[in-house]
Amino acid sequence: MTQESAVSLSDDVAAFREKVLRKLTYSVGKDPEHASDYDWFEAVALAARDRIIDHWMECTRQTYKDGCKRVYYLSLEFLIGRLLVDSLSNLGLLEVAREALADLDVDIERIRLVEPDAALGNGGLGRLAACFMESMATLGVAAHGYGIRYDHGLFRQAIVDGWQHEQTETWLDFGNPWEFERPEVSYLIGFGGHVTAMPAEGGGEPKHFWHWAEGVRAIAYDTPIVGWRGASVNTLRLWRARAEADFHLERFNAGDHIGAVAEEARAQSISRVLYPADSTEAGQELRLRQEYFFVAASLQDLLRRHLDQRGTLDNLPDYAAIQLNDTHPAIAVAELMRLLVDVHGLDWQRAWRLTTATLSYTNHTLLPEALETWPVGLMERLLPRHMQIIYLINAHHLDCLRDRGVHDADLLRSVSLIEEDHGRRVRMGNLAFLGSYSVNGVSALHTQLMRKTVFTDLHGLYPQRINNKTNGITFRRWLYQANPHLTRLLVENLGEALLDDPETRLRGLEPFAEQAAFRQRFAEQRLANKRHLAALIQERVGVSVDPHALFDVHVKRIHEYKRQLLNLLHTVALYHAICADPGGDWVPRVKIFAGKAAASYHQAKLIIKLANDIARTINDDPTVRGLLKVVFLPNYNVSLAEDIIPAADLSEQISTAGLEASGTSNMKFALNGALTIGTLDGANVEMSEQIGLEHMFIFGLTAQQVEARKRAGEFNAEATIIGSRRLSEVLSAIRGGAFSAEDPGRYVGLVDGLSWHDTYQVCADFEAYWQAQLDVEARWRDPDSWWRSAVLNTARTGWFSSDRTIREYASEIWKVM
Ligand code: 26Q
Repeated sequence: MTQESAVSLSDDVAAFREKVLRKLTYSVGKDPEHASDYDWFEAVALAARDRIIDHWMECTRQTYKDGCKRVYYLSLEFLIGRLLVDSLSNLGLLEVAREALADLDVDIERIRLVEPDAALGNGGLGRLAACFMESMATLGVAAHGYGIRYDHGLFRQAIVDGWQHEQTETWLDFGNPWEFERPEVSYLIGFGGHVTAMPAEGGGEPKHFWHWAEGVRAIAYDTPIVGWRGASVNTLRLWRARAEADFHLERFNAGDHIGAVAEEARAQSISRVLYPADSTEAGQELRLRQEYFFVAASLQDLLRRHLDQRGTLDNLPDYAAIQLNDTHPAIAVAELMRLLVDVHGLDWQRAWRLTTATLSYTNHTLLPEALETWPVGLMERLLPRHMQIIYLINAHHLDCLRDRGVHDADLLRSVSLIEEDHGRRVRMGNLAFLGSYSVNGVSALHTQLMRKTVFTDLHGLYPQRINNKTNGITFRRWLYQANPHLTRLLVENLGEALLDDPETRLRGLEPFAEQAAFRQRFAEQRLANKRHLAALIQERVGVSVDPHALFDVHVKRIHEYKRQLLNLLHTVALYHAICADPGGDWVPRVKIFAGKAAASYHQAKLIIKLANDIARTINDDPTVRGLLKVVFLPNYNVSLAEDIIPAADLSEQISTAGLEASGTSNMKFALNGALTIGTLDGANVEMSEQIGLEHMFIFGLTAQQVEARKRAGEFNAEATIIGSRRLSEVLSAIRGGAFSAEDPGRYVGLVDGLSWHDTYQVCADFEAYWQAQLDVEARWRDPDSWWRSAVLNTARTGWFSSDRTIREYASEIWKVM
């Protein structure tokens, strides 16, 4: 450090220290003697926030002045996690804050931990939205995120006696220093009621009036999102629901206190809680109310902004690009049409042209049970005008096809917005597709499968519409913040410039893979992270693990298609093998699992119980002498991921091929130098192209093979089981109660289900997986080879930066770059 920069750093430290003290005194209302960790957190957050506000206002002014096109990212989920280190680090204030606090005898590491996670999302889709917000701020894309400010984010998972229990998550209990309430930014959102039509003067389209029965107020809460080096600051605007004040007051004054309070409660319930991703319980009325509530508020808000600046809606697509994060905001198609036609008086044709030039849609799943549909009856009751509009869109769409000479009844049925077979339902995927000019998948394979499966007929009609945008992750959070040890090592060897351009500069690491000394240091930073994780495991679940063992990590939502069960079968097989030859030369391994199951997804919850039963049995068995340990860490969330991922040696990405749209933790692990054991699914395919198959452990059926087996009806696994002694032994042990002596029948259904109908090809892939795991062990025994591959994984993962992804969206979809 030069003398000059040392002086300016110490000035900065002194200034920041004073600022924090002022915040502590005058905003938090505490003196340093009596301040709790949380008080300090709040004071630092407020001090950082002041810095952000300067940039924020500057950016807002600038965007307004430039009058450039804006991006609106509509998502029911933003899985943000903690923001303190994120903000400080992006502002370049992390070291300043660390020293300033040290001067005050406060450890920044300790206060970092008291910030609650903003868990406003379920998993990949929500975290992707958060990474995108950060990348857009970094790249200077003028963007607004729109979503819901849930009182309660994703439930907290407690493990009691091995079973998952859901507890209410209360991130707002002590307030939220990052947000700004904007009571003046508020819109009235209608529900229910009926529609009347008035003939237009002089013929033409009749005018429609929606007389809604219930009004709910949406109030804006803004959180600034800072880009790397404070490049720019965008806004995440989340809506909170309140009862309509006048309505409320009227009833109150009329003496109907109970009614008024009930009204308030009903309105507020809309922003009460995030729905857990759940394939079984979709279609609930409250969910549809949430979807419409935030879409309606967001569209009104952005149309108002546009009209303020441009005075006309004719050029909306030139100044606004609205991205729909999955079908959750797909009602935007009908709502935008309603606003343009009913409220702003545009004719239908023009409104449709504007709508389909403004909206674009990202699909995140091919699982048929996860594609949203809503009963027509519910839609008619809750959103009667929207249902009419959907019928109209459908009529135009089908007429237009008939005009083009399409008369095939099956084809028309498949591309219709209405599903007629299982009670009449609105297909939100088809609505989003038709209402958008771009429809994208999230990995090359997934996009290909969209064209070939769910959207095959629509794709045939609109062959230009589907495109691919492979997901990415922000390296600021998933490398710089989560893994300071590795980041320091990289900066020492590749220079500071790496931090500004990791996408290209990480490649510079490749030659280092050949240097023994560098590999050694690479392994050392990993070991430090593993020690940290080992301490966390000891503290959270009371299991002691050896940091020198291979850390084999499987963390993500619990779902059958993600095949945690396959990993558990391998765990038991390994256990059996060790028991059969306890003196053998085994690779010591720690199997680490974490993840939440949707509350009503019984099979997933049973898999969690099985993991815990297996863990208990193996960890207590003296025969394995700690050669194998199994850990299920409760309450997986963003912060826990930041502790786990940098400590992983092996990353489990073993979904049934064709079912994981992309995966993003696969990228986080590889960036941090873990080796992947995985199927050719989602973004694993592109990872293997970047990294090289020889530096991963790829196994199992391909998507094509899975598809062929499905077509042939090959689900029965009895023959496979009989053919594999190892698998048979594992299954009969589990089935017979070897891990559940207190309830020996607990897993009979699970195991029998696997053999009769192995929907996710767990048995079919078992032997291949076992072999791949043997390859893992062989590699681990050869440290030069292992760490060489580890370094190359980091070196070759630059392409998976969400900056790259956002540049692709910006230039190819949004046309803002
Ligand atoms: C739907 C209806 C009612 C209630 C909840 C839902 C719901 C909520 C969340 C359905 C799905 C989700 C989340 C899906 C998700 O996270 N998908 C993941 O998206 C990632 C980002 O693209 C991909 O990497 C993963 O492959 C994909 O599974």
